[in-house]
Amino acid sequence: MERTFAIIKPDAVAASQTGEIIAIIEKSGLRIIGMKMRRLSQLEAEGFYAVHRERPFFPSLVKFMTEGPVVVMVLEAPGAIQRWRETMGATNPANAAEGTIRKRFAASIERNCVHGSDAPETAAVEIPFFFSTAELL
Ligand code: FUP
Repeated sequence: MERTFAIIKPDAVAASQTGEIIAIIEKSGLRIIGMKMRRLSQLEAEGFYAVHRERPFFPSLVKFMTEGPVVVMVLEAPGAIQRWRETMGATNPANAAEGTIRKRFAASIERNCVHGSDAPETAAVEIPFFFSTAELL
């Protein structure tokens, strides 16, 4: 069994796509074992995306991620990391496969609706960034 970390980003929450995205998650065989709605502070968004600190898009990405509430989740399944990445589609919706969340809902590479951990080491950092052990069911 594997766990991954997911975010429904401010664009999708604002567009009332939260329910549809949760339905897609559940239908794809990923079990939601933790979920909450949060408004990220600037410090939290900067910390979460610290690996991208030096990239030109960083300030804009932080502004976007703090513009409204997000839904943070922990998903569990065999191969959860890969399964959630495939369900989301490519980072840039222009390259995302037909039927993926980003193809259906995302406006741009920045406003791309959802986040998912890209590797076990990333999930191991991202999950405790938002959830304590006692919050995972
Ligand atoms: P992903 O793992 O799919 O979230 O993609 P990355 O880790 O490469 O990028 C993290 C976030 O940075 C993306 F979700 C959106 C943002 N980003 C941009 O805004 N512009 C870029 O050119 C690349 C990424």
